[in-house]
Amino acid sequence: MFEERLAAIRDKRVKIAVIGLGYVGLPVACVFAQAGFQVVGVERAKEKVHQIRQGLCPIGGKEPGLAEMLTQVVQSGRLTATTRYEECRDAGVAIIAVETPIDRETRKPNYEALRLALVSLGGHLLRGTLVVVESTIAPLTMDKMVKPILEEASGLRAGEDFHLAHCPERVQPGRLLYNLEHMSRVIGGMTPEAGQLALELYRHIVRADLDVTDCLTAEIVKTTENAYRDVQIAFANEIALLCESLGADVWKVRELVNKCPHRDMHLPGAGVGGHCLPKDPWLLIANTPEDFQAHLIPVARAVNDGMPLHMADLVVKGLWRTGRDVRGSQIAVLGYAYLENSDDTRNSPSEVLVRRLRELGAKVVIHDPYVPLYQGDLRECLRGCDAAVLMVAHDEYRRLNPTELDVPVVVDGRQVWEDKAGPWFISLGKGGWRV
Ligand code: SAJ
Repeated sequence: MFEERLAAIRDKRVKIAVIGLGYVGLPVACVFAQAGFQVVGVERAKEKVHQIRQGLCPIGGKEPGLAEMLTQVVQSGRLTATTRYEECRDAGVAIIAVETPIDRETRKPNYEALRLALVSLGGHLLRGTLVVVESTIAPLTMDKMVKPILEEASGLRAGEDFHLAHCPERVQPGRLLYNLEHMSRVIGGMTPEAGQLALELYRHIVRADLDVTDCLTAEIVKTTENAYRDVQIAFANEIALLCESLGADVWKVRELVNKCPHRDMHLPGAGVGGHCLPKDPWLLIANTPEDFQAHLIPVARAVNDGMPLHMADLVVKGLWRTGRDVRGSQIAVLGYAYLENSDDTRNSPSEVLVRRLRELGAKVVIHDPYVPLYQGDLRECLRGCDAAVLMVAHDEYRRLNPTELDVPVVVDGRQVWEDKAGPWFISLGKGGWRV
């Protein structure tokens, strides 16, 4: 059975089911279909399935090549989309790419979508199937949750009747297709055979290292690589706040620090959003035993979560310096996506800033060239505003000069603009504002 399955994957004779057609699953489904596999995408959102069936890409923002590839594989019949798990009954490979968010209060994983996917898939699991979880999960989840749920729902035994692996996604909005082909991947096999089958599968689409290991290592690697970045960003943000307090320029400090070998100070900014960094550090420490206490990881999260609130403080200071009260002021928030040139608003720092400014009694207007709800004429949005806050370094904003904004106070949270004579200009991380 194993050898036959290995040969079937090698020769692309297995049907692949991809469960969850979001930022992770949709590119994966397209690329495997493009590689010559028959692929069925199972997605709970009916409107997304409808769009995909028409060959239309439901993911906005700049995603080079994705929309074209989707149209091609749908028109060729290689990729089909459905809301029904029955349609993956004859799949020899199942890839699970559903969301695994963190509960905002408890900081614990919300596995509702993953649990539903596992139970639904389990009900249609074929003997010999390779199940790969691409979703980012807390260490020990494969062993303590994924395996038992699939066994219970299918009546089959992992390792004997079906194979289980964890190949964490490494997607980046704006480079979804590029990363899939060019970024190395970790493959955690529940058994050596599962690792080998997954290796054979991903060899069809990945042109970078495929590192086979065990499930626990793969779970820790993925969540650690993002916790590492989150801590690095938090350090940069702390130095930005320090420079503000001392009247220095963090951008100049960062430039000179990074000239020192083995230094790579990240970019201070208005906050850390997205589907990875705000949650993966919490996933990393979610299942640690009582006798382990994380210190650095939670503190780094607190520093980064505090940045949009600091942006609100800078706005209040700027208004005050120009004789205005935040209460009753009209403030334009420029950028609502979590990342430049993307339409992805998940865990957006701007959401925190907007809520805070409204709590302080300000009238807030939002602009974002990529987010449909907030597109429109920027100058119209700025008309009559007392302040403008730049939260996301979209290319459209980079092309502007702050004096063109024609508002009395400008706060730059991403070092996009230089301080030019004109509005009362505050840049995050730069102390010594004009008195
Ligand atoms: N950010 C900063 N300062 C920085 C870098 C980012 O404030 O120096 C902010 C961004 O504005 C954004 C958030 O952090 O709000 C996340 O930015 P990101 O560049 O980390 O983008 P993500 O969230 O899409 O992270 C992805 C992750 N990729 C995968 O999970 C495969 C992450 O591991 C990558 O390191 C990151 O892309 C990347 O390298 O671009």
